[in-house]
Amino acid sequence: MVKLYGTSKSRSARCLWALEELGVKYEHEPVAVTDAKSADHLKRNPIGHIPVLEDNGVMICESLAINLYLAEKYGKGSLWPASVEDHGHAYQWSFFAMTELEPHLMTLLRHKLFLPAEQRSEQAVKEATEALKAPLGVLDAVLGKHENLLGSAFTIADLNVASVLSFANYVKFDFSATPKLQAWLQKSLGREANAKVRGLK
Ligand SMILES: N[C@@H](CCC(=O)N[C@@H](CS)C(=O)NCC(=O)O)C(=O)O
Repeated sequence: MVKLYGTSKSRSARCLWALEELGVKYEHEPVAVTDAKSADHLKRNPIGHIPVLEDNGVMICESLAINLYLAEKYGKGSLWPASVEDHGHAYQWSFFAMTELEPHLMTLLRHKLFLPAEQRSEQAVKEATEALKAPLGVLDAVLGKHENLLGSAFTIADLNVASVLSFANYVKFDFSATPKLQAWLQKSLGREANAKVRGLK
């Protein structure tokens, strides 16, 4: 049995997207963000975060690690690239998304949406926007060479990076300086499997 714990209104959406892309039969328990530290959920993930994947008794946490695992196990010939070298690239872009993009995107979300108005900082927004320029430029250059991050095929590398970058849409981030990336992002996020996730709890 494959089961994903975590509401689609959270980082769990990344894993639901991968499951939908892969066509894996799965159960979904939409644990709310506010229940992530409940006794039941702490048994699944002692850090108290969603998402968590359960696959025949094996528990895995960390959204992008879950996706790499799912792609390798269920996505040969689709999301999981064929060569060991491209497995390296899939890890590279996933870690890049987590370390070079997500922290700055979270700063933008906090200071433009989540924090009460009096705690928001224009300076923090400015710094995060500036810090994103280099990594977004790197992605734009790669996507100027081929349609997707590893070549012509859409792989787990694309799904992981696009799902992290989807945070930018909540703050209407201006991608006009990186047009290749902008076009790839909208195309990736527009995939049918991702659209389906938005309708889930
Ligand atoms: N790096 C983790 C972060 C997971 C995370 O922070 N999830 C949030 C929801 S998007 C959460 O569970 N928050 C509950 C809490 O912090 O109590 C991942 O990508 O899976």
